[in-house]
Amino acid sequence: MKLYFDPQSRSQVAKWMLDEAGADYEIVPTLLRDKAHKRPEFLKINPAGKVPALVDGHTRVFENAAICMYVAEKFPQKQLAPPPGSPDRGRYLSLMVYSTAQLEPAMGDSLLKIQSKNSARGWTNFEQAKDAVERELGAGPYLFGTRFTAADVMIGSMFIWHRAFGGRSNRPKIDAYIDRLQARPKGMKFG
Ligand SMILES: N[C@@H](CCC(=O)N[C@@H](CS)C(=O)NCC(=O)O)C(=O)O
Repeated sequence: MKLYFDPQSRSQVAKWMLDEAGADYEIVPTLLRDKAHKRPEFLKINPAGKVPALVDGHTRVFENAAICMYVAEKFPQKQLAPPPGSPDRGRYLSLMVYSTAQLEPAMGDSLLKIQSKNSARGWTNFEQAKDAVERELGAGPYLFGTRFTAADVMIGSMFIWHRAFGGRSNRPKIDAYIDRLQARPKGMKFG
C-alpha cells in the first residue's frame, strides 16, 4: 500500500490507522507546500486534490474516514471495527460518518472562529458535537468500551488536531480520552 502523505496535515490520521493495524505501507511524500496534491497524477488518485490518499494495488481510497474503514476491513484480525452483522456495526458506521460530516466542520468553525446559527447547513456547532461525543463515550475508556477502534482514530484525531492548533475542549472527560489516545504507543504524531 502507498500512503500519499504530508506530515503537517491530516495525513497523520491515516498513518495512525495504518500503524494501529500493523500494516506494511510505503509513504509517498505529497507536500502541500510543493502543490503536489494538485498535480494531474495525484488528482487521478484523489479528484478533490487533498491529502491523504491511499493506493492498494488497483484500489484507491481518499478521505480519512474511508481510509480508516478500508484499513479496518483489510485487517479484520486486528479487530479495529465491529464486524458486519454485529450489533455495534450501525453505531460504528454512524460514528465514522459523524466524525467527518459533523465533528470535522464544527471543529474547523471553532478554530477559524466562524459562527453560524443556521442549522440548515447540515452540521452542528462544536459545543453540541462535544456533547454528542461525551454521550457516545459513556464510561469509556474508548467509544466501544475497552475495544479501541477506527472510530477512536477518527473522532479522537479531530480533538488531537484541535489541540495541536492550541484549542482546548474544556471538557475533562474528552480531555482525558484524548490523553489516553495520545499515550497509545502508535498514537497520532505531528510533523
Ligand atoms: N476530510 C478530508 C480532509 C482532507 C484535507 O482537508 N486535507 C488538507 C490538509 S490537512 C489538504 O489537503 N488541503 C489542501 C487543499 O485543500 O488544497 C479527509 O479527512 O481526508
